[in-house]
Amino acid sequence: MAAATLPAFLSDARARVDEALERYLPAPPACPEIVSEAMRYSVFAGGKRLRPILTLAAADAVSRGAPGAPGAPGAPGGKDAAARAAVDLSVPAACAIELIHTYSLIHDDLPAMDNDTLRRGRPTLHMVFGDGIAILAGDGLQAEAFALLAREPSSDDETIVRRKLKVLGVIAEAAGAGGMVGGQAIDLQAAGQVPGRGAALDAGSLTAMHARKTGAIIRASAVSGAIMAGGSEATVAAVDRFGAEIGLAFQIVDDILDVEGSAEELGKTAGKDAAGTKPTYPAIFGLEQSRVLAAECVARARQTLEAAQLGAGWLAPIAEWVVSRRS
Ligand code: GRG
Repeated sequence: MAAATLPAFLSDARARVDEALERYLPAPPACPEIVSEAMRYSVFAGGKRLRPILTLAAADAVSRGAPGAPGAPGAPGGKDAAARAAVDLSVPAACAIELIHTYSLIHDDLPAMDNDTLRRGRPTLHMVFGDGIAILAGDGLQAEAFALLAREPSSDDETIVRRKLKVLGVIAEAAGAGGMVGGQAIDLQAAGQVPGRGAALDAGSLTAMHARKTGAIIRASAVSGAIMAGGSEATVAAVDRFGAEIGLAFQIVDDILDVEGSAEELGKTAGKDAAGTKPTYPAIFGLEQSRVLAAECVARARQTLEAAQLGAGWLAPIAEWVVSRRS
């Protein structure tokens, strides 16, 4: 994806992901109309596609920049050809992560969890289709994500099959009990929604909770692209550290926007965290210091990229975009 500017890269990546999601999501007669409609209602509701964008950007950067990468100077076919191939290989992982992210939002909005009525600028799925179908659409999206990871990219090539399997494991761990599900469980405890098992969070445990709840999937997004592009262990580890910093910055900014943004800007109910009992970065550190913390994450993320010789791709501008959160 040889885009000239960040907006062009974001727009190309979104188009690529949306076209693939349209192809990958099951439709009748493969599944009942109601499930297909409900899944599509949420998947095509206008999300930013941050996670799949990170996957494609990591694949692009690793194939072009990292030492020994397939697209490193002198490699046959040149950098653009290698980057195109790496991005092609990582599209299924990018889409699978967006399906898992969408499932998590659908379930998070349910009355049993965060009980919200607005998401991505529309009524939440359960408000339109009812709780039962919303639960099933979320379940379906998660299962489809893993079916997709197993199926695509379709290849008998041992190298590709090994990368696919690695990515499948990375995404499963990020989505599971040690990652997003675990973080959501701590969040429910902190919100007093687990009978007899409440938990107070200080600054350290708040960060640890977010590292699981939102950070793990963001890290896995970038790591999946790096793996599919054939990055070395050291390069994948650097992309993982970058993802961890971006994940934390994303969450801090999300907390700031909850205080400062309107429902129209956010596409979801504003002021919900601040009004609730859950701790947030602005509540613990104040708005100014929260902004400083987010900027520090981005600075560390940049340093990590530069040390891994990945500073020239789109990952660094994406990190800036995450904190400015304007598209
Ligand atoms: C239900 C297992 C389970 C987990 C839910 C991610 C999550 C865990 C809940 C979402 C709660 C929430 C709103 C957290 C704040 C950060 C966040 C994930 C915001 C939404 O992500 P964006 O801004 O959304 O990338 P779009 O709509 O642009 O994709």
